[in-house]
Amino acid sequence: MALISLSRRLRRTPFSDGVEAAGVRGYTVYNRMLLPTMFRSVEEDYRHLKEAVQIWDVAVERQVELRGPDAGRLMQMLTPRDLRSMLPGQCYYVPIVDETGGMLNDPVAVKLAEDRWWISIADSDLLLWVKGVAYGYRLDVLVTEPDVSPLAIQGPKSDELMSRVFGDRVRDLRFFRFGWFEFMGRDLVIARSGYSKQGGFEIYVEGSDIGMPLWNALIEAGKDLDVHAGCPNLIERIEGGLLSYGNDMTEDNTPHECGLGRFCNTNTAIGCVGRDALLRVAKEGPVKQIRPIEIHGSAVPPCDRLWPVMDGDLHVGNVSSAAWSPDYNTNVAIGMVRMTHWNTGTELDVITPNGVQPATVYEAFWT
Ligand code: THG
Repeated sequence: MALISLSRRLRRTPFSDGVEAAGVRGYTVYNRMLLPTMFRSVEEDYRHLKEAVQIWDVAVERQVELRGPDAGRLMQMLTPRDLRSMLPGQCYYVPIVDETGGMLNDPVAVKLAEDRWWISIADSDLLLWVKGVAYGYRLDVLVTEPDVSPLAIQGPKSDELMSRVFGDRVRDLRFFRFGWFEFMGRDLVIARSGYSKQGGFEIYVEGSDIGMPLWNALIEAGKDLDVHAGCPNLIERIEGGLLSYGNDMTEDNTPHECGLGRFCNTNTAIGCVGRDALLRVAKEGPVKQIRPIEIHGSAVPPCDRLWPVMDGDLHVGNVSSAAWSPDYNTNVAIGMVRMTHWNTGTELDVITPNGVQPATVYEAFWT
């Protein structure tokens, strides 16, 4: 195994010292920043995530800040989700599309105030698109990447850990809502959200200088809770059907193909630059869509290229993410499947690096 060479282009995070001290064993690159992928092993991390509580350096979830009188108008131009009823204090999972209806990102939008939003982005250079739209339409809005780095607390004991550091009031947060909580004299946004199905919070750490003090305070407060550094877990996120931009979908896919039609209100999302294109595809419906796929047989290696999904000699889809699941005792996977073959129970083959492995298509994910 080769190493990733570090340089200034590959950004560290405010928590990198803590991640290294915790014995990180693997990284990926995400938004030109380091994202841990493994601490003890992916399977040990998975078990621990489901039983205890973990602290995740997800600073790679960079924020695109919109500030000014046109911030709300610009936000609605970016997404086919209708934002008119969204209130400050809410977070929305929002597909971001270009003028063809192609997915540019699948971030969490955080509405701080009528004239101030954060877009908590997945792995693509969304800042450039947003600045381009704002400039092209001469909008009265500032578009920046602020010094804000999310730290996620995930797992069944996250309420207990968080209440020890921020007080019992964090327990009252509802899913995808946020509140303001004090740490070292700073007011921080904390939301009940995160890239796992085990429950938890995301702390939007504003000011890199308090990154390590907060990390250390959480580790210290959670000693008896078996707290450990963790990271988005490949197995757990596939079981839960959490999509990974750049892996499970790209700019070549519409939100409907990604199964994100439930986050689109294309009829009423007036101003969305992809609205006309999406109105056309939404009427017809997609001809392929993301599905959970069980891959039978031996454990598969990491999916670092598309694996063809076959009906005999017919190529009917591709697997984009896959992992061996200890809890389901099978390989869990995410793939895009043609409509002729996407019904629950359809039996197909996947060409994995192991060879041809039988597979079953499902409609609902494992959790
Ligand atoms: N949190 C924050 N920013 C992020 C992510 C995150 N940016 C990058 C990446 N993750 C963006 N992608 C996702 C994908 C899924 C979810 C959030 C961001 C998610 N989905 C839930 C689900 O599908 O069950 C809930 C969606 C809903 O019901 O609204 O949470 O994780 N800050």
